[in-house]
Amino acid sequence: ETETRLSPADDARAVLARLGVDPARLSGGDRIARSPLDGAEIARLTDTTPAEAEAAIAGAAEAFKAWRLVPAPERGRLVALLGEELRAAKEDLGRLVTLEAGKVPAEGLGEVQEMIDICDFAVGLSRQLHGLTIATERPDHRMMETWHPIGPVGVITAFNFPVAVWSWNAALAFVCGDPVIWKPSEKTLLTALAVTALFEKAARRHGKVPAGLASLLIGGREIGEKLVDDRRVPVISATGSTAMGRKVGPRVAERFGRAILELGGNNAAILQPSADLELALRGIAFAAMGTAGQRCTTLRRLFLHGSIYDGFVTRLKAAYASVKVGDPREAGVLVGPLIDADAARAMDAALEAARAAGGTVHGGEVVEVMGQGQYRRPALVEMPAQADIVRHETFAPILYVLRHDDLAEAIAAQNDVPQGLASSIFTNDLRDAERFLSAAGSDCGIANVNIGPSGAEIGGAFGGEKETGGGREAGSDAWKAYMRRATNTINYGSTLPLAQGVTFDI
Ligand code: UN1
Repeated sequence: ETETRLSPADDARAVLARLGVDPARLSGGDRIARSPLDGAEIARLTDTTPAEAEAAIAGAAEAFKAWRLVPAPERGRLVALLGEELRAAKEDLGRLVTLEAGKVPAEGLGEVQEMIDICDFAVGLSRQLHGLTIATERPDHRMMETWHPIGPVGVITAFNFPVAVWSWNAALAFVCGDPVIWKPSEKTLLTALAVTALFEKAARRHGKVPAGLASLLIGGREIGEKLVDDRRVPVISATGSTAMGRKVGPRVAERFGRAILELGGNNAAILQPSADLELALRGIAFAAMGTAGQRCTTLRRLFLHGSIYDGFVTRLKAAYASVKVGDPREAGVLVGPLIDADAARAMDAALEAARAAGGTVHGGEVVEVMGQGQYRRPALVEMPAQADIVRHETFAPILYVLRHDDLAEAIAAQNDVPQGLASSIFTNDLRDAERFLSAAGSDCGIANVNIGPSGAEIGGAFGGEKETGGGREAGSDAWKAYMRRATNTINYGSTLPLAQGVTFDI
């Protein structure tokens, strides 16, 4: 309550001090860090110079030579310490996510929890980086595969998950034996400085971390391009818009680097008549309005069965009209600000386009909260058809509602967009659920039943198909993208049988 009365800037400066960010890094530069809560300046940061970026990349290449030789469980110890630092700093770092990205506290803390979870996962993984032993066709031979560290990983992150996305990549990269060079969004540099300070604490406690294992590049496109083009950085993991991925992907491919791309989503839910409608309403509300519609997994399209259409739209309209929009620090608020004025303009323009395409808009109004903060009531838009604007990802809380009469039609429409990240079906009919999950069902990287498309756990592989970029991060076997695979064939006999029965007698 008291803290709500602090200006976001004062609030953020106090949190940054508690998190151990050097105050010298917060003034004197030209890059302005703002809070979306009121648009006011929090700090002025100095960009990384090209010479410093070069030193960071060279330093990572050097650190790699040492770190790849540290036993993986010992590398895991660093990530365990990072997890401890994150647990201890959870309140403050979550608060900073609220102040810099605008998330409500439960979501700010949830993001830090995601970091802690991936650290735990990676620590376990540090003893499980195993390859296969494969039957060979030759006598007295053994064939196996070995996973080796690959080299520095460039991590480009977006404003909407300003800390978690770094950790999904970094926790895996560190246990896999790779240094990490981080280029965060220009909109969320303070959280990046705070995470770097926590990493440095963990590294000091570990005691054997080579200099240059983790570095931070502050700046705009040029510095990102330098990272993307550098052959000393074999893996680039980039999260952001499809437009960004379209530039990054080919540049990395040009030098035969490996890109892990996690780009736009246009996530859908199909609501069938058999569904538990109370549960569906809650799932849809969180997925569509949570994080003010600024998750890449945000629910953007609802395919609502004709037989329940009117009743469910009425319930949704009530939920949209009653959700509390405001200063995310205030109790009861579920929807905070959009990140900036550009995001607000994009939302307003999308609603205009939807109206022009025959849509009926409920909500979406400007809400005056504080200073220059860009607050909007989430919008529910009934659409007669899947118009161009619906097929486009607008990073804002807009849920398009479309009517369908049969499941095949809904699945086809769901898949008929350029993106392929997350999807879900609400149904209590086993056949509907299984059809949705089948080879002829959802074409997304994430397909859920009776939960919304957003809020994935770290244990699964995270990412999607088509314009979403194809990359996978976090759990399952996503770690393999951070290592190189060697196939080893060993002859322990005294003859030299060749594969495929080839003879070559000299
Ligand atoms: C993103 O928005 O970039 O599944 C990622 C979720 C979160 C991650 C979102 N675990 O919504």
